Amino acid sequence: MEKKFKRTLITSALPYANGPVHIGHLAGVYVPADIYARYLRLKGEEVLFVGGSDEHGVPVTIRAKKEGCTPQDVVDRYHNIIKKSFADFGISFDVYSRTTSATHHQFAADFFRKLYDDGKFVEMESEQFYDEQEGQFLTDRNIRGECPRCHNLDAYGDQCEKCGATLSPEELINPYNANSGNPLVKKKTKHWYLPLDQYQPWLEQWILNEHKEWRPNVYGQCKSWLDTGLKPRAVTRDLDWGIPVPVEGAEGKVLYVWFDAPIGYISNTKELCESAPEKWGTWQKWWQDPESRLIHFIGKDNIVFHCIVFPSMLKAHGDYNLPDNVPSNEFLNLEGDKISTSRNYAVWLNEYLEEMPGKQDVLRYVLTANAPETKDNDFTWGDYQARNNNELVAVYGNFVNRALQLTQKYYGGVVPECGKLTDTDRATLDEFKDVKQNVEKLLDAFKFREAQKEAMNLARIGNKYIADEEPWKVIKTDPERVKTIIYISLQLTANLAIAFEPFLPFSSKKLREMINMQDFRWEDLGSTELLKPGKQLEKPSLLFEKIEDSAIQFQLDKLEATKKANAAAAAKADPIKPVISFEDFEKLDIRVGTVLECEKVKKMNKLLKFLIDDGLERRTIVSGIAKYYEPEQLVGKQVCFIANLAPREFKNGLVSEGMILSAEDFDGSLAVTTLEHKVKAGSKVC
Ligand code: B3M
Ligand code: ZN
Repeated sequence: MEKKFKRTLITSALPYANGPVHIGHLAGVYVPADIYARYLRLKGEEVLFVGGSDEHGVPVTIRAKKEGCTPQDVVDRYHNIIKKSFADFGISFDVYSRTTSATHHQFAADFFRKLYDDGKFVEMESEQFYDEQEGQFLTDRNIRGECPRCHNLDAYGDQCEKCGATLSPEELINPYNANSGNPLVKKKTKHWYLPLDQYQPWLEQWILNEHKEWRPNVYGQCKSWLDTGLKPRAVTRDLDWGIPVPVEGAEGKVLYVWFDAPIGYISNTKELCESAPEKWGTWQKWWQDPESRLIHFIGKDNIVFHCIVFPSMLKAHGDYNLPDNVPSNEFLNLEGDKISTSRNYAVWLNEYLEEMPGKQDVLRYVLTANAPETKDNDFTWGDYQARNNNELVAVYGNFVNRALQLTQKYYGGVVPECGKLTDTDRATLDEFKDVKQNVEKLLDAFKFREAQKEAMNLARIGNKYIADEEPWKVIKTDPERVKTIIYISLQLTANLAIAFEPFLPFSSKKLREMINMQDFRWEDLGSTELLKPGKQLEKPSLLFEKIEDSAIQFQLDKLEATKKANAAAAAKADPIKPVISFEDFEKLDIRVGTVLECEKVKKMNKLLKFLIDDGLERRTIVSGIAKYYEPEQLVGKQVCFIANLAPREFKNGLVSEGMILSAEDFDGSLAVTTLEHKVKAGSKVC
């Protein structure tokens, strides 16, 4: 960190309170932000780490509609679940608040009002989709219609989930209200826009010239936005969930969620500072004093908002610091597939903790070891197990356990005196000393993955040292020498507790308790005098435990079950086909026929061949239901069939004169439609 800053304000994206948080959130934003906050605190720096829930926005209203409750119910529920998950995983926020708080509503409204009064917005009328029956304008996500590319009938106003096309609602064929199904009309409405085009030259200078050190993915995305040319962005919406626009004549309008959410970083800081001013000082100190450094931790889909939109808002306001860096991660996939909240395809933190109790650090470790810092990455349970068993257990845990157990065994848990150092001892300690610098350099550059690797290298050095020196053998021939080996091993152990504290806070705490190390500072890293001779240590217990195959299989089965359920739900969700006229319907001649004969078809094992009495004559119909019925089950039954379908010839020359109606269940199985009571063959179905 450059000298010019006195303190650091760390923000982490405010998750939408429309569902629990999952490993993707943790890996992308919260673990790296927490590592950074813990690291700076450990160095004795002044740090404030802000979090909170993003409780406005359309996703919350959609969830509420789905669940038949109010948006407030939704955010109350998930805010608490999310807050608890973060606490459980040791995400060390100094404040975790919410954007429905009174402080935030007031603060965001005032922020808007100041920009409004200063003439920073452009007022524009535009035509938006409107549901006349509900008297409501609709946002993109609430509009559905036919995709112009793949003709999926229920594409969203911003995206078609079937073909992946990015859309605008105007492009949809026959747009309708996703909630009510009502058709939509265009209607004029007024909104306030932040004229980002006016900020373009300034942004180009500030980002492209002054922040070349930002991660390539962040810098690159900003550059491409700037190269395309910025356009004014509406900062208000026609919606009834959010912060009312504090301007006369703006009834029924709220601040756009992406306008109010980042202001949540400021209002949450304010809430904290006002609750304990003697500890934190004023919120202005953190946001406006040029000696305060602002760092935003986010996921890649939030880059434009944190690097372009929010800084422009702050600039327009005139008296705020701008972010010094915006470390943004790419995405984490899960077993090769995209993590999805709506499809329930994720490892949810609250469920993980129930299924893997006490294993927070294991997940933190694996997510950092595999962090999607430069490209999308994949989380697999196999990798999780391997990293736990081969690294945490076999290297870090094994070393610490050996050192502590031998101390108990040989010295009753008292740190022995250090004798004369051998060349190996010195080489080992030298190797160890460089680590502090390496880890610092990497953490300062937001390279968490490599930094953790470096910390793990410390454990490897220790593990190799004790394995090579074999104190359990030497004790028989040279007990004095063993004291030195154990002394060094214990110093390395104490160092590990410090080095891993930002990454694995729970295990570090446990380890510190075992070695009775209350005071610890980052500065001490590399010291060989952390545990003084004569110090009494506690009885050790295992730092990490092996994870068995059965626990991993359980997780894999769970994901498979989700995938199956999704496939079934997808079948269920098959959209209704476009409306047809009554005349169209009347073209179909559906009749009841009596099955006279039914038999399997040679070499075509899916098919059954029926001889049907259609009331006038007999006809042959072939149907692909052999998997579901034995032929004799169907003889004598009355079935419905389409009588005027053009005959269809099969490869083997067999001709089907019509089609028997069957219902296809969600798993693809078929059930023939039959009648409730007998009618004459040839009766019309109408
Ligand atoms: N809630 C989007 C997200 O969770 C949004 C972030 C707000 S940060 C101010 O990805
Ligand atoms: Zn499509």
